[in-house]
Amino acid sequence: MTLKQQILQVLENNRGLAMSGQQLADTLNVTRASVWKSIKALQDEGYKIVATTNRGYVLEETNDILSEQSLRACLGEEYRDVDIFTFKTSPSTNAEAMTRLMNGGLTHGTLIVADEQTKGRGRMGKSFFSPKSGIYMSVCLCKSIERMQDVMVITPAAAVAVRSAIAKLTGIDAKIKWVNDIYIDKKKVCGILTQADIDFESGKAGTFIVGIGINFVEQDFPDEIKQRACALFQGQPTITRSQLIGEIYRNLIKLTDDLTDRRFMLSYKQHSLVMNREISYTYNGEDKSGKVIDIDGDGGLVVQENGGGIRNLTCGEISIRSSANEWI
Ligand code: BT5
Repeated sequence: MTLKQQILQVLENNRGLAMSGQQLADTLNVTRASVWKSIKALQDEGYKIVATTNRGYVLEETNDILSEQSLRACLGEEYRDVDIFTFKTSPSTNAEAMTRLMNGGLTHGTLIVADEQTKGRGRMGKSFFSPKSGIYMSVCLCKSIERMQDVMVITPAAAVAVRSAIAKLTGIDAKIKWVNDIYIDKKKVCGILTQADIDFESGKAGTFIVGIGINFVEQDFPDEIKQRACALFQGQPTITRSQLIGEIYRNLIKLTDDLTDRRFMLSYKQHSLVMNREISYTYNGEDKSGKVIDIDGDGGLVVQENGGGIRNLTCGEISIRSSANEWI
């Protein structure tokens, strides 16, 4: 780590608190002049570091630049050894993770974060609008999971991880739209894309990349999604992105540690946007509709099909009929 990064780490670990130049110099065993030089360089990069006479340097609470240091401070001691990579811009953090995996350099728990994506991906070749100042993160789970049912609940686990982190840090009661979206009221605030690396010899997956995209602050959404997308904050955010990423990360690693423990599915169901709602969907190329009567322990939707029997949906796209009779 360079001196500048070390100073940033100390300031991030002590956000909002004053650290004197002497204190920093002593801790890092350097001169006060070199501390000042690094602080100046950080300020030039946009860090809100206020220098107060007699007290020292304070990294302001509202400073929201994503960095390895801000993320480490928010992940906490338990995850001090995980690999973290941050980018001002990246085509896609999931693609970045895949490239690292192919090059043999991916370890369990690796966190990849970007401030902006130029080729953000959704499911089935769709794109995810990823302008500056959003949250675009990929968490790499390098673990072999024997049962397909357990693989299928990684995305629901991620949805619960995001929903509870948002609720805990902002008080917003977001809902989960089966299977991979988080909604506030009738608008999408977050999408999740889980990708697996399959070993063709064994047919098994050993690495899962969980990609999470969150509209953090109000954006000028493109026309196609303007009516259906929203951001977590309309005005000044009350938390930093690193805080939210840290909370999501810890939740996700814990929930996916043992996927046979399905207690999180209770939370998934409890905060679901689709339970007991009329939905429409396509099944084997046919348009269908029905009412969701349950979500099973493996994340499948149990639907009472109109004019038919009970249908179990394990994947696909659904639309929900809202109380105002619109489709979400
Ligand atoms: C998703 O797919 O929503 C998964 C999004 C995953 C994004 C993360 S960001 C980090 C990681 N790196 C990546 O490249 N991807 C992951 P899906 O359910 O298929 O939804 C895609 C659809 O959502 C699009 O066709 C649009 O209709 C809509 N959409 C696109 N961008 C959006 C946004 N920013 N907010 C709300 N809706 C959006």
